[in-house]
Amino acid sequence: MNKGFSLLEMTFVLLALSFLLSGLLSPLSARMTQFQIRQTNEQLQQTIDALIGFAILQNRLPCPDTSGGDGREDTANCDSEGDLPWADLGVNGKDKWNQTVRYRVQKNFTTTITATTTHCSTNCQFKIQRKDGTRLTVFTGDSNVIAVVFSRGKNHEGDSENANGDRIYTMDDLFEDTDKISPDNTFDDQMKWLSKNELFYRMVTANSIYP
Ligand SMILES: [Ca+2]
Ligand SMILES: [Ca+2]
Ligand SMILES: [Ca+2]
Repeated sequence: MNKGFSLLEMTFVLLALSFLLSGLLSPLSARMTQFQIRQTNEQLQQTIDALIGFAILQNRLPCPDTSGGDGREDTANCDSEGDLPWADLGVNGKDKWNQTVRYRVQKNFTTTITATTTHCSTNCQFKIQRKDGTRLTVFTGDSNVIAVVFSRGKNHEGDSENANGDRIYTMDDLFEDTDKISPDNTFDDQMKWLSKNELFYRMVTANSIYP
């Protein structure tokens, strides 16, 4: 009597094993992505805190790093989107997918901030919306957003309005833990922004500016 496996039996065993492994690995991968999303969310909040600390100490916000990753601000390109000046802020400049965190700031806030500092005159406010187009800030007039930081997520690319370098950005906090791990999801960016009023509150509390 042949006690070995036949080719057919071996095929069934291998198929069963592959189904079992894919069933185990798929939730594991999704959990890992959720972990990376939460870690990046915390990192972005810490980055906002570091920006506020920088402003309290130096009475201004830093310009982006546009020179290719040294982490130092580049004042010549202050009005452009760039990488986070992580070295000046003393924070991690890479997200959990090892890609640079992006940063943009209202140029008027990169020189000495006073209680009367405002945005540039017209068509220069940052506007933020969800990917379905729902507006999270006003689109006409002063949005009071003076800085944005964002991760380009697992796909390493700026998605939706985060891809073209203009002043409109997309944030989708509704989908942080669910849609972002879906295999067919095409939007996986994560963003935090800094409001002028939040910054002023923190600077006044720290006696850095006086109303
Ligand atoms: Ca630089
Ligand atoms: Ca992305
Ligand atoms: Ca845009």
